[in-house]
Amino acid sequence: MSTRPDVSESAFLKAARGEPVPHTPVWYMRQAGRSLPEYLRVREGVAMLDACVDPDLVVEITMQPVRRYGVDAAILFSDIVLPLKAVGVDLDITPGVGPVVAHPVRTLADVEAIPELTPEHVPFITEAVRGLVGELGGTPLIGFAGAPFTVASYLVEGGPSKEHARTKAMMFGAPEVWEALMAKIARIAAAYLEVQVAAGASAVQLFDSWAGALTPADYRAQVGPHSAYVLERVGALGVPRIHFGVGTSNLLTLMGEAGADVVGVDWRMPLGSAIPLVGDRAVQGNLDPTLVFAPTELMTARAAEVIEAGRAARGHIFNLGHGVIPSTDPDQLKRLTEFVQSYPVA
Ligand code: 1CP
Repeated sequence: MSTRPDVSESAFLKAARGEPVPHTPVWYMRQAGRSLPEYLRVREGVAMLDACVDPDLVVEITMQPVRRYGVDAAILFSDIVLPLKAVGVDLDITPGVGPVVAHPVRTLADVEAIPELTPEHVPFITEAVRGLVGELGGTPLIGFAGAPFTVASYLVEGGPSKEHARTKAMMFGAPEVWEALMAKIARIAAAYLEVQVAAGASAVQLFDSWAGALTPADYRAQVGPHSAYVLERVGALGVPRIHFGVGTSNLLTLMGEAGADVVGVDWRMPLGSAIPLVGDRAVQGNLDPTLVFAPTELMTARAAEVIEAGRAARGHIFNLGHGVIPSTDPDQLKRLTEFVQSYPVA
């Protein structure tokens, strides 16, 4: 008779809680649905958002990197704009571009027209997460949502943006609209994460990918409190919360204080420099995602530096400093995974 492995004893959750680990846990942002040939096969002829609402496909795509790499955690295959689509916002994910919103949000009436999210909007998420928990056994599932600033950027700009100029113009020039929009997105994100945790997700990650566009003062006043609201609601459920952004070396302290148990660090800042900034929290990161294109010995030498630096933290979850680049060779990522998992702890 086999007993089911206990997820709470996984290396990933131990590291998130700051407990001793049998090996450094590793997973990769955007590990699902990017470079794998088996992913491209199952997605043939299926639009991104159609794939996200098909529980069988979500389970299959989420499992693919777990099977291939043996990573220490799975991340739900979905997208940060999915909950908006689910409540009825007219948007699509255009291949090669990203999320495109038909009617960008500009006024208070636009904000008020966005419905609140209830579990009835996302039954396919509940079904997919339940299915995954059964398949994953002792491997934890990470649920996720986009943080208010990053999601607001897509809604206000109408699509991907480099400068986030219209978004910040609203933040600076129309504070009432901004507050209403951020509060609305925060409630949707919290409700969406609650659905994922209720169905069995063992941890959550809040992606504030574009928060690096902000000064610390603006983050503190206009953005952080809304992310803190999301993290506080999820905190009540008792699962670890990871908070990640890109180019956020000047925000790491604030992002930790927003209510994270684990602060994600991008690759630009040495992990050892980030650790003193996040207080008594675990860190996640932060190998440069392009190092998978370097000779294997160089990649693993740099990975070893990251692991060594991570020893100074309350806990360390190995990851890339941002998502897996689509042209990544899966064999190289497999070698990286094996290297990290077999590297001696302390
Ligand atoms: O591991 C995984 O890939 C899980 C699924 C996942 C996640 C965690 C997808 C699938 N998207 C995301 C998060 C996400 N989506 C983020 C935060 C993480 C990050 O910074 O990378 C962001 C900013 C988005 C928005 C988004 N969706 C973009 C970026 C556009 C921009 O502004 O530059 C893109 C290209 C998408 C589409 C998307 N999301 C996911 C996939 C597999 C795809 C490609 C779909 C396709 O074109 O068919």
